[in-house]
Amino acid sequence: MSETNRAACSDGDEEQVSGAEVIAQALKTQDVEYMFGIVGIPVTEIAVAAQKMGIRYVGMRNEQAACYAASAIGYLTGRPGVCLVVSGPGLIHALGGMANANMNCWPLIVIGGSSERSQETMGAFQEFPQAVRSSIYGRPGACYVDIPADFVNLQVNVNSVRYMECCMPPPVSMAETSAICMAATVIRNAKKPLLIIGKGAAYARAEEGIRKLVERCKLPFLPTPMGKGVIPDNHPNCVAAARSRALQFADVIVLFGARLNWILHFGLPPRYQPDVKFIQVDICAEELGNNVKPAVTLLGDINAVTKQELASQKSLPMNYYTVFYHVQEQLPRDCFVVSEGANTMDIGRTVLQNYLPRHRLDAGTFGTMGVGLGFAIAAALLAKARNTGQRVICVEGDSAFGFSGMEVETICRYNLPIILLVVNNNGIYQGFDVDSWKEMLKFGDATTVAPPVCLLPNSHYEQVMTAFGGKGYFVQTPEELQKSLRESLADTTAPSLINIMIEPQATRKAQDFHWLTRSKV
Ligand SMILES: Cc1ncc(C[n+]2csc(CCOP(=O)(O)OP(=O)(O)O)c2C)c(N)n1
Ligand SMILES: [Mg+2]
Repeated sequence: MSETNRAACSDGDEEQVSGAEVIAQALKTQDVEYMFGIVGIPVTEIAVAAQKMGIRYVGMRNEQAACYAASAIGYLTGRPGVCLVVSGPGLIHALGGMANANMNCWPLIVIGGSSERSQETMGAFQEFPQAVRSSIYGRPGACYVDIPADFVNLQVNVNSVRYMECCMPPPVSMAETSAICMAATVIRNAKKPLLIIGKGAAYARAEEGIRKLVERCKLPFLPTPMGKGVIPDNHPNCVAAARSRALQFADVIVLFGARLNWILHFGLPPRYQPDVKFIQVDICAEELGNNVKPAVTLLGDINAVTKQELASQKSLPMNYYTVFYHVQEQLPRDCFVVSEGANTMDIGRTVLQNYLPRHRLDAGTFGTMGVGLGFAIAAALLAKARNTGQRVICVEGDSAFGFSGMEVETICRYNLPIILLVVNNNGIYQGFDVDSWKEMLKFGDATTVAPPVCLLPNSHYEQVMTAFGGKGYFVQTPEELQKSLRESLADTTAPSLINIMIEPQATRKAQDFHWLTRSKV
């Protein structure tokens, strides 16, 4: 027994509290409501203590998805969600979620167990309040707290524990007045101004201010993928339908919490005028001037009529546009749309509308596949807790679904009425139909002859849902799609998965696909 343990045990009759209970209480004090993770030695006690403390513990099937879920809680609530993992492999799996949270600037706390601590590492717990603060102050992101095993089971006198006060919400910082005046002048003199609304604006809950600016100054706006809904997509000033033209001809662009990364083609020609003036509004000083020298920086706290000829196409199998057109027709205005995939996500984004801020969650800045089910679970838990009756529609490519498909069991276990749409083209970007697949196999083993983008054709992903008691549909026609979606929306108590078979070679317009292959990895 270590010196510290002996000291703690000799406290006699005094009320004892375990390290795990101290951690749980500290989290509760910091307003943590949700903990996602997978338990093991030595963190099981932390999860048990957290539940006793009234923190909801959601046991997931992969630390990666758990971490994605926790980070989405952070984005949706402004207080960090917690991901609990075992050391070593658990933490390694969580790394994807931590990197994604950092890239998305979403607050997150990952708590991992480790081996017995030495005296020197006792500082870990004392640093804990700083973890909460650094996850939400400045640019939000992921924090990792390592809890030594003997700390979890150590008994200490309850009166000897001092909890830090609940960390204050982040202070609101304002930009320099002179910079504001300069920005106003640049916008006033602009011939073709454009506002780009990023998820930073969504996280900052800036919808009211930005709407006033758009309407009073009659400014056109363009949302980035998760900036969608800050101002509704059907607002008359939304120029998303002419995204390329808007970017190409603007002479002044105001970035509200949006970064000039690959999603915005790095802010460089030929996508932009060489002399376009950027006004960057961002919470993170390090972001200012990234790729393009901005005209003004403000440090402090947005489809061509959707290819109707394609949407109205009656031939089978269906294509992406037909699918999304029929989905859009039935989507409740207040639903959460979660989406991931390549074509599935990109084309879906142009057709599926958002009307509310923070109601779209997708592969995000990192373009990470596998985040969807975790995000959907987080959104559904919040909708349930808030009693809003809002539905969560999770639009997944068949490959994207595979990254965390087993979370369907989690969805069924917690009985979350999520509607999963798997847009199935038998592959990544594209695949083979059954006959081509069989024909191909005559030429050799799949490992040598199958294109790496191919997945097994006609996979019955809906059976993953029926395996756990939810409803599964295998649909091949617009009528079947409409009917299954209507039934799924009508059932507010159970989850469902609609496996939508589309043309395996169905893709976007040639020009867009060309861009995709050039700019994306
Ligand atoms: C973690 C991770 N691994 C791999 C990739 C590379 N990748 C990008 S999109 C994608 C899947 C696209 O296929 P699918 O989800 O079926 O959508 P589709 O384009 O076929 O509609 C993959 C594997 C990634 N973005 N993230
Ligand atoms: Mg696919």
